[in-house]
Amino acid sequence: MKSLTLVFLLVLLCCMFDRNEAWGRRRRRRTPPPRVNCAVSGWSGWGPCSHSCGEGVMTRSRKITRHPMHGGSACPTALRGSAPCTVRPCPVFSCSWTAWGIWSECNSCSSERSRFRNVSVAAMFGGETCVGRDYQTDRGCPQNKPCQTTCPEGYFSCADGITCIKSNLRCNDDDDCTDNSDEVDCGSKITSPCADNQYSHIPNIGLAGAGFDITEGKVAGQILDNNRFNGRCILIRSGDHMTAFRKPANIQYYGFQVPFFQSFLDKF
Ligand SMILES: [Ca+2]
Repeated sequence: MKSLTLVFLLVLLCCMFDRNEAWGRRRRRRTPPPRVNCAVSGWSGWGPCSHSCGEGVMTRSRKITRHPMHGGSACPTALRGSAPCTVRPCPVFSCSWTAWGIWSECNSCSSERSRFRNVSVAAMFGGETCVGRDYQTDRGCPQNKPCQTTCPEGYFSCADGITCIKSNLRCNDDDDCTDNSDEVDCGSKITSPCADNQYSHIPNIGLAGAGFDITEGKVAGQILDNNRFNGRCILIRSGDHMTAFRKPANIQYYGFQVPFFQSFLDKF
């Protein structure tokens, strides 16, 4: 009987011990750690304006000083702010020309002289652009000397009195003087470097020799003359139809690029 009583007491103690442990675990589960909300600093001062004149942008920032924990409120996504700013209005510059230069010497053959001017102030910030050309030509100036060319031996003097071309460019069916004077009075002596074949100029080849005015953002006058062949008949062919064009003397290489838009789906 005594032994049974002892066993009963031991079982009772074990049950009481287990209940206390389970109750403690439940108690620990019921008291979660406190939530920690995100915290951010105050906004910094505004930074400098991005533009020294006209409309710009200034920025400010703030930092996360404490990250959220245990389900606390999240941090704001906007940590940088911006606002428009204007330090001062931009000064408006309208284009202006320099004074005209002096007239060139009057050409004794063409009775022409010319003078030039430059842009002294480029138009900026919405100012007025320059109007007019940067050169003037006076046709009919007084000739002080008789029309006399100074082309060296082996060269032909064009009718403008200032252009000399190689003698072998005369009567070759190409307007090498640009006034066609080298093709006058040729009779049946015309010998073309392309024989009897006629070839076209490369389409829009003049644009390749044009200048670009960066102050006005547009194509300016002709810089290189891409219509001269210097007595040669060098051909290049387009990539799609193999059409032959004459290559100008100024151009070292010219290649046609033809985009191909047809897909395999178009064929099947
Ligand atoms: Ca010619």
